[in-house]
Formats: sequence, structure tokens, C-alpha cells
Amino acid sequence: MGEIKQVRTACRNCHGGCGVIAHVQDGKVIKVEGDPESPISYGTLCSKGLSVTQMAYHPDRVLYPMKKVDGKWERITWDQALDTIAEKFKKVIDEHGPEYIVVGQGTGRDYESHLYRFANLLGTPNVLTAGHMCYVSRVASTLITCGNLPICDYRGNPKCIVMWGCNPQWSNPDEYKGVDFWKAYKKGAKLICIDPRKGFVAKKADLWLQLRPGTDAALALGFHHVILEEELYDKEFVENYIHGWEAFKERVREYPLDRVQDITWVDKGLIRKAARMYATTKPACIHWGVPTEQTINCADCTRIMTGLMAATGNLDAPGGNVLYVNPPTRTVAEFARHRDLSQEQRAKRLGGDQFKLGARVAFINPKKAWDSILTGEPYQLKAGILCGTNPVVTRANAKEAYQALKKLEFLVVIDFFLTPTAELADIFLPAGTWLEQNHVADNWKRHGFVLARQKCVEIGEAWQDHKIFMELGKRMGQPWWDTVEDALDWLLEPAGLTWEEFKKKGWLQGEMVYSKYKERGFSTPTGKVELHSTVLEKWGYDPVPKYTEIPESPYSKPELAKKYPFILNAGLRTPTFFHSANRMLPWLREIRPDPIVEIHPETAEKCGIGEGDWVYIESPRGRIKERAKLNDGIDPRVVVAEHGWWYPEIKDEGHGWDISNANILTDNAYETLDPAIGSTNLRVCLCNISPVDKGGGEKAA
Ligand SMILES: Nc1nc2c(c(=O)[nH]1)N[C@H]1C(S)=C(S)[C@@H](COP(=O)(O)OP(=O)(O)OC[C@H]3O[C@@H](n4cnc5c(=O)[nH]c(N)nc54)[C@H](O)[C@@H]3O)O[C@H]1N2
Ligand SMILES: Nc1nc2c(c(=O)[nH]1)N[C@H]1C(S)=C(S)[C@@H](COP(=O)(O)OP(=O)(O)OC[C@H]3O[C@@H](n4cnc5c(=O)[nH]c(N)nc54)[C@H](O)[C@@H]3O)O[C@H]1N2
Ligand code: SF4
Ligand SMILES: [Mo]
Repeated sequence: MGEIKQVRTACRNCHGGCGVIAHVQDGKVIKVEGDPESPISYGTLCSKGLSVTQMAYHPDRVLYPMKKVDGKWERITWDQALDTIAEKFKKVIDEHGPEYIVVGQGTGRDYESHLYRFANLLGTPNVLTAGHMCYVSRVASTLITCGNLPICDYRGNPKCIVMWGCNPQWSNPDEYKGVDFWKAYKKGAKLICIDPRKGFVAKKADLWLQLRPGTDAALALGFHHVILEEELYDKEFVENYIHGWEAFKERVREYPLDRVQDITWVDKGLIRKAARMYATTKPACIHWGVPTEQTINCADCTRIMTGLMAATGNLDAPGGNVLYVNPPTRTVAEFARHRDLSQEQRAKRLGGDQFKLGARVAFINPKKAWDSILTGEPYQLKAGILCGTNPVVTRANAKEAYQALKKLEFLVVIDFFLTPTAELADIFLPAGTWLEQNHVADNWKRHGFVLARQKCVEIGEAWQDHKIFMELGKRMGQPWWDTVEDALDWLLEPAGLTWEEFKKKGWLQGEMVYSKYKERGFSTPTGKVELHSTVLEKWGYDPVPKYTEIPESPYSKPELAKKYPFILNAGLRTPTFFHSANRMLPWLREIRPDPIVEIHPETAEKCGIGEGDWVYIESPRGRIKERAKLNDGIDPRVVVAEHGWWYPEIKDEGHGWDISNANILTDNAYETLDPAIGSTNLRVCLCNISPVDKGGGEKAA
């Protein structure tokens, strides 16, 4: 046995960022542990990060490129794979145009810079991401409101934390790790939790507001109502730095607490108490999560909540919600060369003139892609390349996603495993895990850090995604660098570092400057926080944010609610899984072997369901089954179901994609989408539940 070498790197089993020491022996990573010197994770790692060795060395992992021949996968070389793809893409471009190729990814995985560069240089505006309903939707909405995404300044010692639909101890999302929240909480900050489910944070909270899922925008307007009525706002900030305060006040007057209580199910006395606590305890921060984005209210909800930060004087204030300054590296946008996509090509973006805020941040809504493929309107996509995404399991109305991807003439999928989506491809390309890549990590985030993710090993013929786009791009005649590391040198150039030098440093942090607006205003057209949005007004949307009733709820669809009497809250994260990933990893699957649906004990009894029973969950779109877990910490009218389930152990082509997949139940109809950004209601719809049969016990698959 050879010597054990320790390599310092950064995890990316979720959105990434935790510092890792990887132990490498004889060209193999034998274990990973937390890096105590990491400024992000301070030595901690979660179960997913710790299981990376089981992922990287999994027997089902595909370690070479493959091609589908007569319905069967055959091994090919990288040259054969890339030549085939390039040839097909060139043919599509010659015969139809680059917009007939869709380029897609899932959640943020640190290669958007390369994926977007490939798409922009190809000339296609049709990039499919998760951004319409996750994170980028928040970025886009705050860009037009206050110029950047405001993040909780946990290091600045908030005295009050509002945990608004986020569960960071389990999800560690985007810029946040649960550990920073925990440290601030332990210092004695007051805690308000806004969540339909009594989870870890709700149990710790001073105030817990158990709202009806999807009604956050109304609740936030209720907070504003109290703040206005009791004059708890920061008069100096409002006067000098808010655009449209009068118009916004008019809107807020439409939401007296009685109305807000009716909409949200939260007691009006509790709303008043929470709004007072938030507005009078300084500094205070709002830590928002993705459920606030996954409804028809996505952009408006984000804007109303940004309004709370601004009106209370907590925006860009120490311990409030701050606009971090990133280290001086080249940005994702610069690398991606968004400016190179011509106006002519931009105008061809599917749904571009419908979801104008989405178009501003360069993505399309998935429904637009599926419609294009299935109906040929306004034109029919001919080819696609999807990297690190499993839309058959993770996008609303999964049956439609499945049909569309099955019908697409030519599909390339880049992943580690043959997922239900990958099985629909013509070419499969094997990606390297984060143990197999060199990258300036976290460059897409807005928390003021970049981190060195160092290659520890190479496994099989897998390539890191960055190299795949680079080599395919070169075959399409695009300008790229010779090596992945050359590109990183260019990214780091403004910081005065090469990749080799940065690797030794480990990370860079931007200098924190508070209240930047006092010098240069906010980066919006008026230079102020726009609660009356000049941008949305120009595009023809309501410039002042409001609450729109959830399109499929007991209030908007009372007739439908007779057949489907419960509100489905779909997509609670679990600590071990990452959306549709990790079901094949023994350490993690052992912790949670089956998909779980949480049901209130009273509701379960009424429906004849016992603890551990398999339960049918049915919506107007279809039916799935998950296993009952009784929970009196949810409302009896609400059912909480896990998303992301398929069964890698089922070895046929579908891998059980339709057995327990919560997105069989969710809807993507146009009238249910956010009108500006195109967000889907992945979180809330109507459903019914019934026992599969008494006795439970057996596996779903
Ligand atoms: N009902 C419901 N649906 C949801 C949600 C919800 O709350 N409710 N949440 C939504 C949200 S917020 C998001 S962001 C989406 C996520 O949607 P996706 O990003 O599509 O979901 P994942 O399952 O994380 O990723 C799919 C694949 O990426 C592969 N992968 C992981 N890392 C890499 C890598 O580095 N390179 C490559 N090439 N492949 C990699 C994994 O093996 C996995 O098969 O899901 C959404 N779906
Ligand atoms: N382990 C793990 N970590 C993940 C992921 C994963 O799949 N697994 N996914 C990653 C991704 S892409 C994302 S976007 C993030 C998301 O991470 P979070 O934003 O933390 O999202 P969730 O855990 O889905 O939900 C957070 C909390 O919101 C509550 N909630 C549900 N519906 C509503 C609602 O309508 N309003 C309010 N106020 N609260 C609601 C839930 O009960 C839960 O306690 O997590 C990331 N991290
Ligand atoms: S929280 Fe994310 S980055 Fe940290 S160890 Fe877990 S998977 Fe890795
Ligand atoms: Mo997400």
C-alpha cells in the first residue's frame, strides 16, 4: 500500500462549499473529512459529502462515453462521442439554426460559466435550467429591486433572524450553511420561523407562524401592514432610498390583517407580534428559502420581502441582509460571454416575450421546451444536451417532460449514472465528480468567497464537465483555452493569481463594505430600492407587488377540492438525498429506504392510513405512492411529500420513474406560472390520499 496523501479541496455534493481534506492512496480517494480551516464549514461535513467515495466508486457509475444502438447502450471513445455530437449539432444549425438546440442543466453546480459559454457561442438562446423556480428567480427579482441578492450577514451578529421557508440544517442551500445560522442563534438572536411544518427551526423559534403553503407573499404584505400602521419603518431610509413608497403603501392597505389571516391561516395577533419583533429588533435578517419562489407569486414575493429588509433599514446594514462584495475574479457572466449572443438570436428565445424577467437572466421555462418538441410551436427543437439534471423526476408535470424528451430527435446527457432522463438519450457522456475536477468554486454565489476545488484523482474515462463543454466547443469552432487550468488562470487574472497559486491559498474573500448605497445608490434604474418597479412597468407588468391566490387551492378551485381535499406540499429536502440523486448510495439509502409522505394523525385516521403504510397520493395529473409517516407538526389539511424518487435498483429503462415521483402530481400549465419569471408551482397543488392496501410492509418497487 502506498503513502496516504492529503489533498485540500471543496465539496460539491450539494450546492457545495464545505472544506474537505481528501485522503488519497494509490490513486484512490479512501476517505474524506472536514477541513477545520475552512471559512465556510469550519471542519463540518454532512452525510452527503461524507458519502462521496460511495458515489465516485459506485459499481453502477458509467465511466466511459456510450451510444445507443438499437435501443442498447454501447461503449464508444471520447473522439467518437464528441464527433457524433458536433456533426449532429452542425447539421441542425445548417438546416434550421442554432436555436433548434436546447442546452440544459439543473441546479447550480459550478459549471454554468462553461455551459452558458458553450450555448452563447453556439448561438442558442434556449438554455433550460432550474433557475425559473430556484435561486436565479430570486437573483433576477432582487436585481431589479435593489441591484443584488441580499444575504443574511450572520458574521455581523443579527439580533433577530427570520427563517422564512428555509431549513438550512438539512439543505445548506446556495450561499448558506446551517452552521452559520446556528452560531448566530447560539449567540442569543431572537428567532421567527415561517413554515407550514414544525421542523427543527420551528421547534427552536420564539415565534412560529404555521402558514398555508404558498401564501408567503400575503404574509409578507401583512408584516408591511403592521410596520406601516405602527410606523415602525426607518423613515430616513424610506425617504431617501425607496422608489414608489406611496404606491406600495396603497397596495399594502389592501391587506389588512383580517384578510391576511384568512389567506394564510396565521392568527393575526401572531402576525402582529412577529412583524413588531422583526421591525424593532436591530439588526435583523431574513433568511429565505426556495418554497417562497416555487409558486405563481415568485417574483412578487421576493420583491415584497426585499421591501421588508429595506423599509426596516436592514438592507446592507451589519447583521442585516447584505450585498456582499465578491473577490476580484472574472464573473460567470464574463466567462459565459452573454454579450456575444446576438439580438437576433435573443429574439428567438422560446417564451422570451412571455416571461420577460426570465429572458433577462437568460433561461427558458421547461414547459416552453416541452411544447416546442411536442407541438412544433413556435418551432420544433431538434437536439439537446443536458448536463447534471434529471427533468423526468425534477420538473413539474413529469409525464409531459418524459414524453417530450423521449420525442426529441437527438439527446445528449452528461451524468454519473444512467438516470431515467439519461436512458432517453442517444449519447451518454460520463462526468467527473468533484473529486475529479479543478475549479474556482463558488464563483456563481454571492457570499463573497471563491474556493479552490482541486482534482484528487481521475476515475475511468470520466471528464469534468468543464472539459466536456470546452472540447465540444472547440469541435464546434468556438474559442476556448487549451486546458481547463488555462481557463482558470484567466478567471483568476484580476486577482493577480494563477490557478497554481490559488490552489495553494485555498480561498479568497472579498472585502466587506456595508451601506454602499450611501456612496453610489442601488444598482437599479432609479438608484433606489424599487418597490414600484420601473423595469416591470416598462415591460407591461404590474409594477407594484401583490398576492395572487395559488391557482390550484381550496379557494381558487373549490369544486376540484371536493375530489382532492388536501393541499400537497411537495419537495421537503431530506438530509441524505439531493433531489433525485443518491438513492443508489448504500450509506444514505439505509437511513431513508423509502419515500415518505407526512400526514397529520387525525387525517390519517380519517383516511384509514396507519404509520408506515404505503399511500396513494393522487392529483388531477396522476397518482404515485409513498410511505406514511404521521406528523402532528403539520396542518391536518396539508400533506407533505418527498420529491426526487426513482428506483436505481429497478434495472429496466424507466427505473421506476413514475412510481413515487412527486412531479407526476404537480402542474406546469401556463396559467399557473409566475407571469414575469415563469416559476412553476412545484410546491403546492391539490391532492387526495388513500391506503394502497392494509398491512404496508412491502417495497414500492
Ligand atoms: N416537486 C418538487 N420538485 C422539485 C423541487 C421541489 O421542491 N418540489 N425542487 C426543485 C429545485 S429547487 C431544483 S433546483 C430542481 C433540481 O433539479 P435537477 O438539478 O434536475 O436535480 P438533481 O436530481 O439534483 O440532478 C440530476 C442529476 O445531476 C447529476 N449530477 C450531480 N452532480 C453532477 C455533476 O457535477 N456533473 C454532472 N454532469 N452531473 C451531476 C446527478 O447524478 C443527477 O442524476 O428540482 C426541482 N424539483
Ligand atoms: N439535502 C438536500 N439539500 C439540498 C437539496 C436537496 O434536495 N437535498 N436541494 C438544494 C436546492 S436546489 C435548494 S433550492 C435548496 C432549498 O432549501 P430550502 O430553501 O431549505 O428548501 P426546503 O428544505 O425544501 O424547504 C424549507 C422549509 O420551507 C418549508 N416550506 C414548505 N412550503 C413552504 C411555503 O409555502 N412557505 C414557507 N414559508 N415555507 C414552506 C418546509 O417545510 C421547510 O421546512 O436546498 C438545497 N439543498
Ligand atoms: S453541506 Fe453540501 S458542501 Fe457541505 S458536506 Fe454536505 S454536500 Fe458537501
Ligand atoms: Mo433548487
